Amino acid sequence: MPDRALYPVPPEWAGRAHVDAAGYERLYRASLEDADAFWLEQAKRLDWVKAPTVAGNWSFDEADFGIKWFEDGVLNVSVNCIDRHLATRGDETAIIWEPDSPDGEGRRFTYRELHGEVCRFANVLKAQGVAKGDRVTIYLPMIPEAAFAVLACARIGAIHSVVFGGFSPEALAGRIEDCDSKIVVTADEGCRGGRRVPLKANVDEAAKRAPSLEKVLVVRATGADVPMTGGRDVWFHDAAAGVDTDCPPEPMNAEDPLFILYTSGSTGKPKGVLHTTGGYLLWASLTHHWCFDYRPGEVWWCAADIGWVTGHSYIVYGPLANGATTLMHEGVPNWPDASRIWQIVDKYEVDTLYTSPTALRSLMKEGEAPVKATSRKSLKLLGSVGEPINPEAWRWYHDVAGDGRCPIVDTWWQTETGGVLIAPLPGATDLKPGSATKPLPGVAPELVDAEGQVLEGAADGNLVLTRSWPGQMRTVWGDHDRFFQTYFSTYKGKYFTGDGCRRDEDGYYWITGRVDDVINVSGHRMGTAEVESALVAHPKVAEAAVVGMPHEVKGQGIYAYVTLNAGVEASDDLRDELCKWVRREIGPIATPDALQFAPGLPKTRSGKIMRRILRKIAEGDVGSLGDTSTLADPAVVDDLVENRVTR
Ligand code: 6R9
Repeated sequence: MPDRALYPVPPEWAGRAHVDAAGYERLYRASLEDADAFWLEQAKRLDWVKAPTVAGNWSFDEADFGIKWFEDGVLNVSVNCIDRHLATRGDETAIIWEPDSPDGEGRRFTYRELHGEVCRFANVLKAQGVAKGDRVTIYLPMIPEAAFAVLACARIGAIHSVVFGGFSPEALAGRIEDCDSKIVVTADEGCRGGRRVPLKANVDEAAKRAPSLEKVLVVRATGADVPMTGGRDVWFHDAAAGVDTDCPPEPMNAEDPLFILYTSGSTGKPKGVLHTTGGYLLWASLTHHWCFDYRPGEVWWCAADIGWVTGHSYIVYGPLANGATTLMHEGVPNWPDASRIWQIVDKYEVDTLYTSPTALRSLMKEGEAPVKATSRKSLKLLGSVGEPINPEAWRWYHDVAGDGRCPIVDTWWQTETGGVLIAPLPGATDLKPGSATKPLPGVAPELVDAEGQVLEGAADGNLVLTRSWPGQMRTVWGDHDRFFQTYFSTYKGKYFTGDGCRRDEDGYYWITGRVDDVINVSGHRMGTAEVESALVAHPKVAEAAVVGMPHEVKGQGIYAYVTLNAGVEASDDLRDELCKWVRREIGPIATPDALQFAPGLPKTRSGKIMRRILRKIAEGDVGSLGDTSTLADPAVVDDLVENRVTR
C-alpha cells in the first residue's frame, strides 16, 4: 500500500530557500524549452579560463552517438574548488576532519591551507612523473589526504581513479590494470569502526598482479610499520619535504577527463565510468546548491566514503565548488556506539546531514535513546541516498532524528549520472515518505514497459532518461562500445537507468530498485556476475548463481546457489570457506548472506539460468514460482525449495 501522506513545504522554507515552488516550475520549463540558453546561464556559476559558447552537443542515437557539454570552455576544477574562494573566504574552514575514534584528534583546514596542501600534493605527483592525462589510482582511507589527492590530480590534469579502501587486493589490481595506472597513492593503514585496514599490505599484494604499476606513494596515517620496496615505494612526507607549496593549475578543456570510478554492472567486470571536467563540476555544484540549499557558513556533512561517487560529488567537488565547510568522517556512524553520528552533529553543529537508508536502519534498531541523548538542534535539513528509503526509515529520520523539523531530501542518482537527478528541493517540493519526488531542471524521465512502450500518467515501468544533462558520464574507460551497448541499446535513443520506477497521480517518482542483475547491498552496487565468477574460481565449485534477497538492514543481501564439483561433500565448514573466499576475492561487501548448496540450477533447455525462480526462492516466496515446465529439469526446483537456507 503506497504511503499517501504529504509533508508540505514548511512556510519558513518556502520563504527563504534558493528555489521556491514557482521558481522550480520556471527553472524546469526553461531547462527544456531553451536548453542551450539555460545551461550557458547556469555555467556562469563556475570560473572559466575561457567561457563556453556552446552548451550540450549530444545524441543518444547509434548513428551519431556522443555526449559533450561546453566543449569550447576551458577551466580548472581545483581553481573552482579552492583558488576562487581565497579572496572572500580564504580563512574560513574548507574541510573538517573527524577521526574514527572519538578520542582521536581532529584536523581542520581553511581554504588557504587547503590551497597549500593541494599544491604540495600536486607537486609531489609531478615529481613522481605524473603528467596531464595520466591515471592515478587512489586507495586511501577517509583522511584529508584523500581530498588533497583528488584535487591535486585535478590541478595538474591527471585522471584519478579512487578505489574504495574496503576492496581486496584482487579487485584493486583489476582496477589498476584496466586503466593502465602507473602510480597508486595509499596509506600505511586505515581505521574504520575501531579496526585497522592494511592498505599498504593490500597494495603490495595487488602489485604482484598489476604489472603496469611502477610507483606507490604512501601517506603515513596510523604510523604502522610497513615494509617499503626500494625503487617503487615512496613516503609522501619524504617526497613532500622539498616541494613548492604553489602549483600553477593546468587549463583543461571542459571535455577533458576528470576521473574514472569503477562500478558494478549486470555483466562482466566493473566498468570504469568516466566523468569529464566542466559538465561534471557544474552538475555537482548546482545540485548541491539546489537540493541542499547550502548557505555560506553552514557545516555540511556527507557521511559517505570518498571511494563511492557520493563522496566524490558531495564530500569534495560540489561543496568545495560552492565554498562550503565540508565535514569528513573517517569512521562509521554507529561505532563505538549508536550515538556517534549524532554526537558528531552536535560537536560541529552540522546543518545538513546526508546519509544512507542502510545507516538509518542500523541506527533505528538501537531505538531512540541514543538519538535523544544528543541535541541535534543545529540540523536544518536531512538527505538520503544510495537505495530506496522505506517509509518507516523515512519517518524515523524525520520524526526522531530531525525532531520533525527538517525536510528529508531523498536523492535518486547513480555513479553514471554524476550527481542527483530526481529529488525534492526543500523550498519547493511537498514530500512523500519513500518518494524521490520530482526531476531536477534539465532531467527528462520517462517510464517504459519491457517492449519500450512509453507509459503515460500514473504507471509502473522501467526508468529511462530522454535527454542528456551536463553531469552525465561520457564513456566506459577503454570501451566506448560497451558504454553504448549498456545504456543506450535497450531502448533506442534513451538512457536506460537499470531501475524500476512508479509514477503516481501527482507525477511523483518512486524508485523501486534495480531491474537488472545488480544487487544493492547497503547502498553499494554489486554485480551478481562478479560474485558468481569469484565463486566459480574456487577449486571445489562447479557452478554458481547469485541473486538478491530482502535484508532488513542492508536493503538487499546476497543469496548464492552453489553446485559443487563431483565428489565434493557439502558442509557448514565449506559454506564458511566459500563465504570467506568471496570476501577475499572482492571485499567484505560481497560476502554472501546466505549460501545454498544445490545439486543443480534451474535452466531453460537452451541452458539459461532462470533467475526469476532463484529470486523467488531466496525471497521465501515459494508459492508463486510461475511456470517451471520450460525447464530442462523441473525437479531441481523442488530440491531448491526444500533446502532453502537463511544464512
Ligand atoms: C548515488 C549512488 C546507483 C543505484 C541506482 C538505484 C540506487 C541510489 C537511490 C536509489 C532509490 C534513491 N539508488 N539512490 N534508489 N532511491 N534515493 O548510489 O550511486 O552506487 O552508482 O548506485 O542505487 O538503484 O541505480 P551508485
